[in-house]
Amino acid sequence: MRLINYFCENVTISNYNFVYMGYIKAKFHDKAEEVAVEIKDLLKNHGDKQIDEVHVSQVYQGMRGITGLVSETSLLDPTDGIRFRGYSIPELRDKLPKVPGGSEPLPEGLFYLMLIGELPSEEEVQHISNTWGRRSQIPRHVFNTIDKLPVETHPMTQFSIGIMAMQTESLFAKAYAKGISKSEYWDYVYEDSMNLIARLPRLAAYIYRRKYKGGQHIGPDPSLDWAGNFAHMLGYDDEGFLALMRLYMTIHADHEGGNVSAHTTHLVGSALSDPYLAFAAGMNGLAGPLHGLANQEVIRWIDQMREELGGGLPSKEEIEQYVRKTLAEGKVIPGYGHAVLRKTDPRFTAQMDFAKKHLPNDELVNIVWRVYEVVPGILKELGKVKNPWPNVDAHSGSLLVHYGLMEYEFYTVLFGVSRSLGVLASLCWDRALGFPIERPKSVTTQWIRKFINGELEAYDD
Ligand code: NMX
Ligand code: MLT
Repeated sequence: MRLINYFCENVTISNYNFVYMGYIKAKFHDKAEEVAVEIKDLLKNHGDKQIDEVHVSQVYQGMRGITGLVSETSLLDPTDGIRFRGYSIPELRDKLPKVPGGSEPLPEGLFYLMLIGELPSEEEVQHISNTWGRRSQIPRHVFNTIDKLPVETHPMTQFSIGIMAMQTESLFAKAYAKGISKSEYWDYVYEDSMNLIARLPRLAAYIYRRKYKGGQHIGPDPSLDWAGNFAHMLGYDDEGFLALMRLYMTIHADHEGGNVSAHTTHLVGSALSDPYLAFAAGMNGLAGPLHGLANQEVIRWIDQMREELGGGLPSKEEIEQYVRKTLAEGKVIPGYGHAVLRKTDPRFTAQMDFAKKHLPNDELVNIVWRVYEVVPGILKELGKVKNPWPNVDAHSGSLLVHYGLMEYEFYTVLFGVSRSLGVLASLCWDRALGFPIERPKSVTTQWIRKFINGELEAYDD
């Protein structure tokens, strides 16, 4: 009812909140209030219920498998893969609004879904697109800061520094310095998050054009959606590339709360560091080769294989030899394995589906598919790899190369722009629900030894 009123000219008193705050923000506020009441009840009546138990091995092995966080935006199932508010990737590709005549979902719609918990209408998606368009201006000093860096600086480093330079714009930091009530935190975090998401494509495109295109920058096209405009500012106006960017920005957005970039953003944000500081920290985690940097590593690894084999489409036997050589050198096969997933990543499958439709004869794509036929069997043989199947990063680079975006060091920046949608929607929820500073207990090996010997009791608080 409120929605209908909002989009009409005459707004009634009952939806004063919507007008005063802005439609999306007011809707989020109402949702968060509902969930806060639910959590209060859960804690009061079930706070003592055991959800997990922790083994010594988990304490030493990256806390793998410990359920210890709440992240409302998405949930990862080891076999089915990611679900955003209950919707799988194939469902999102079907149900989320698209540009007229388009085939891929608009990431604005996914952001709405993650933030509000409901599928958006076309108008709601358009509303977010317009809002981000309006907020996308970046202060000059941010570009000046990037211009001071050696041009060869890795794009992820430039991206992180650019985000940090933008921290001057944090409304949360300013409001906190003036003195605000805890109940207002979410409001400023929401504003910062929307501004940051709006600005990231411009920042990323600036870094790309500076490093790879001689500093010839391309202005935004306000008629385009968030991902389409990003593609345009990067210098790629091919309809196929725009569709790819919409899909790419959708599928990389979130992967529940425990992955390094999401967890870091949440952790740093829990100290009430503002969204710029928290997101930059998350991006520094994404820049690691076991996390988001794996997408560049995949293409680098395949390029080296092609170089060694003299080009062309390698046979399965040749790929097998190369895989075994990589393993023998003590390296991982990039794009394969996962800490939670135990099947082929549906994000890999979505990209494979896109490629089958748009570029089935592309040589690099066919190499990626052939690698997929070879690698899982070899990783299974090792006996220690828990998930021998490909993850999102095994496919993404090959699609970008097809459309001419060859500079693989830039790929993780694309991942990072997309990841902002999930981790910043989550950060809004963190503050709206009043989550406290995150501070798990750590122990020493000496403590563990004594605990095993029965000389110490486990901490229970
Ligand atoms: N190639 C070779 N060995 C592997 C691989 C792989 N792709 N994946 C796991 N292993 C090894 C792993 O290094 C470990 O060996 P060791 O005991 O000698 O230290 C053993 O198998 C057990 O590891 P797992 O429990 O299966 O994996 P874990 O949860 O520790 O790590 C990853 C998950 C994703 C970090 C790991 O699979 C990996 O390094 N993959 C390659 C890098 C990659 O593709 N990362 C991208 C992840 C997705 N993302 O976008 O962030
Ligand atoms: C991600 O998208 O964050 C990666 O798949 C890593 C993870 O989930 O741990």
